[in-house]
Amino acid sequence: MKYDLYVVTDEHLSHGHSHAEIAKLAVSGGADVIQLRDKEMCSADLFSTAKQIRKITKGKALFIVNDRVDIALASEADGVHLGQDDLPVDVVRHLVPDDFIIGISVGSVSEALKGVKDGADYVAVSPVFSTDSKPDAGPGHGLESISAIRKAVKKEIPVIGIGGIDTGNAAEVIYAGLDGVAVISAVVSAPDIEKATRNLREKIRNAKDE
Ligand code: TZP
Ligand code: MG
Repeated sequence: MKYDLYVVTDEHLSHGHSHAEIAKLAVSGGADVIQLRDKEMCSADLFSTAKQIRKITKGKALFIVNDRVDIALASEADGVHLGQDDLPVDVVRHLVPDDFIIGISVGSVSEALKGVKDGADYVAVSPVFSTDSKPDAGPGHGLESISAIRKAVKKEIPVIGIGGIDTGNAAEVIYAGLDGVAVISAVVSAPDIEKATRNLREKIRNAKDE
């Protein structure tokens, strides 16, 4: 499975687009993964949004739900994304089918190795650079740290970066060894989400081909 460009939805950072609209435009622009992320929606609305995004992404992109394994399973998403403050990876691994994807956010080699040992299928290093999109994300880890995490984790596990990544620095993240980039604002806050997705995907592809 490909994690080159992973787009995380955010209605507040978009110019009036719903999660489903963001997903549709990002899929048209060639996003490989769509993550539904909303910390405020009630479960009923999140479920109904997840079902819409499941339809939009089916056969075109992976669909991951942030935080909520219940919503991910109920909407037949491909997986769930967990942070260090969410349900533990090993607990979720026992709740879901074997082919259900679990992603884990990490900020160090030890968190990455633990996540993978506990059953994570991909690792997101967070944040790579500082970002205003997640106020509690903390300072960026920088390119050296992300390289160290990539080197420590076995090759079969994709390692992606998130936080402050855009068309101006995405290539550096790939040169540092990561398998893909995850973004909110670079795509979601762009005036043309589809075009921004396509441009970013092109940067990532070109960096991988070099
Ligand atoms: N997790 C770590 S940083 C971040 C999340 C959800 C926000 C990424 O947003 P942006 O706009 O791509 O920096
Ligand atoms: Mg979380």
